[in-house]
Amino acid sequence: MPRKKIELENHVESLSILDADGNADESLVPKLEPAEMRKLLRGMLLARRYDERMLKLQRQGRIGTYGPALGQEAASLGPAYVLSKNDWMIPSFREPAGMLYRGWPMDKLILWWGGNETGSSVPEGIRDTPICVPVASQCLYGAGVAWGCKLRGDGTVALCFVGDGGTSEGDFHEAMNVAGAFNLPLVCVIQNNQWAISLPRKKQTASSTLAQKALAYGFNGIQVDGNDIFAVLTAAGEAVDRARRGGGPTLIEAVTYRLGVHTTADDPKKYRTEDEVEAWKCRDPLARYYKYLKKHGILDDKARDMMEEEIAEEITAAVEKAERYEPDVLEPWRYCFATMPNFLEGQLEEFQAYLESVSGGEGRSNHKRSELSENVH
Ligand SMILES: Cc1ncc(C[n+]2csc(CCOP(=O)(O)OP(=O)(O)O)c2C)c(N)n1
Ligand SMILES: [Mg+2]
Repeated sequence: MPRKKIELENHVESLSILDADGNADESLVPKLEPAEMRKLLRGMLLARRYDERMLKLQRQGRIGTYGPALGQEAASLGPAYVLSKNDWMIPSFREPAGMLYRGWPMDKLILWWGGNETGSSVPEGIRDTPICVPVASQCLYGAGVAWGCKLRGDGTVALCFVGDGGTSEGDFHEAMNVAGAFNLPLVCVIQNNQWAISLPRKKQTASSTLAQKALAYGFNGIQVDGNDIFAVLTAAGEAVDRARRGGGPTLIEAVTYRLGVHTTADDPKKYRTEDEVEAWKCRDPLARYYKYLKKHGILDDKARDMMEEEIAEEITAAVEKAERYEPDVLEPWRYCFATMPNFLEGQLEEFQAYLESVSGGEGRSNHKRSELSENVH
């Protein structure tokens, strides 16, 4: 039995098109009309301003918690942008840019962070799953949905997002294995934002890239500058096309940075330096893209100011709408299953009987959610 080398396809590509000063390799810039280029900026700007407002709302006690996606707008918007309406998206909780672009009403996202289950009900016409916190579970849903796409044979694809920390979970590996073995139309985007709460990327894996994990599962992996909207669009566009043509899954590692807190319960000063954050601020995806648009006469300061005004109004209207929402204590039963399983129906009946009993026969509407939540968990 000789000892010999097994030749593997042992490389992953790395892609960067637009640098931090707004200069691009024009031969690689995706062919987009100026209106589309402006739309991309608007999508990122909307997510950025939404993020900032959400942090303020949380600090004012108007929503429970928030996990900002500051700095990750390009990595979220780019993959969502290349999907068609009939494709499927499985977000984590740092995808406001992608979700807003896909048509999720902003007030729904605000309500989700306010603890209202209605935030998890998928609006008519949107083929996405709701905001999803369990780390790496998105990969399992992604593989399952992609399998469904394949069985239906309708040419649709699934896109899921996971964090760098999520790649250490068994869920990620099981999902990637299935995606490869079944040649599923799945695009998995790793938002490598360098941190999983306080654990740095280098402690997640001994691999030099996260993209190379794809090789073990027998499909394509690519590492992109996740703060470069052109690179993200290009890699995601190629991956979606390949999946649609039956070419199987792709793993995209979007190298980016979480500029803000992990969530509003976190203080990142305890585990990372200001210098590190400042260095990444210079690579801001929005700033560099705006520089590019300005240099090419696609957008100027005046047009951007108008965009800012419109966005501010849109966000204010969404906050007002969310705050007018009358919470419904039966919401947790409503949105999980198309047909409610028996065990849940039993729980619902029990809960309704409880509501009747505490309302003294006057109906549950006399009781506020806060009163009930002390007793019901
Ligand atoms: C299965 C599971 N374990 C733990 C948590 C708590 N948790 C929430 S986010 C997070 C870190 C995730 O890091 P990463 O995957 O890099 O995503 P990021 O938060 O950086 O976007 C952890 C441990 C969780 N939500 N789900
Ligand atoms: Mg992370």
